[in-house]
Amino acid sequence: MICFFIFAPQNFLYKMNNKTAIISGASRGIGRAVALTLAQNGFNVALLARNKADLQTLEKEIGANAKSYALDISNEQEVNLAVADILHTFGKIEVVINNAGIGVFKPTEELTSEEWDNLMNTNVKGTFLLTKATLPHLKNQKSGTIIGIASDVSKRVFPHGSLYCATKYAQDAYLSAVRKEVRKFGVKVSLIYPGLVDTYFHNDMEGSSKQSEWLQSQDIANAVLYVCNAPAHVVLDEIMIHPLSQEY
Ligand code: NJP
Repeated sequence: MICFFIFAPQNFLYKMNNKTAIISGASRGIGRAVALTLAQNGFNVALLARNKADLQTLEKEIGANAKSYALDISNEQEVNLAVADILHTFGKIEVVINNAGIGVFKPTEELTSEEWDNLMNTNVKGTFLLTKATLPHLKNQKSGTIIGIASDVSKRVFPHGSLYCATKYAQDAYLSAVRKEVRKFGVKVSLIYPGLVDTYFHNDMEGSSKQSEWLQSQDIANAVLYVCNAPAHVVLDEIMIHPLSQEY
């Protein structure tokens, strides 16, 4: 038996866990916390982001049940290749977490068309591409959960947030419509709307005193785990989460 484990192919070790989650934007912040939490709770985790070094550090930290993919979430070919490899490696996908996202905050006349394209491509097109690539598999197996890490500004707007809010409204509308499309195939779609979270997303560094009363990435990871643990007949459509200190 011991010899069997020594000579077993690596993907046998992956398949010791029977649930697999794909997490976009896993290199830091919320995505990283989600990946660690799901791995600690028996998931294989496929880690997607652009920063290869950060992904490899996380992959090492998690161990044999993680595999990382350095890619741009707005690149269709890269996303499709990664999803094909994830299916080949893990055999199955249960949870797809659309978390990769960026923000730019300034008066609209100062926004550039490059910033417009970059935010739309990452926050909206990236969600579409990963959902489109994984959905045939989830529909075929008649189970699975797609989660969107949206924002409280998917539901409200603020000055200098025109572009970011537009992307988060679009991501929310897209996944909410997909929810209605796929429920008859046994596939769930859940949206999580965080308020302020202490991550690299903001200008101040993670852990800065200004952000000490904000949500922690772990708070969002706990919500993701709660969604993943819902009984088969329950879909958690929407979860809005704020720090007690935030006025909104
Ligand atoms: O931000 P951050 P969060 N292709 O900057 C990745 C939403 N949210 O964790 O590519 C692939 O620490 C990037 O990796 P890398 C927010 O809208 C947040 O706070 O290596 N990946 C990194 O892993 C976003 O949707 C707050 O640079 C790309 C990750 O995305 C989600 O939460 C409030 C990529 C970003 O990590 C996670 O953000 C709220 C690309 N093209 C909603 N571009 C908040 N923090 O307060 C970026 O309401 N990434």
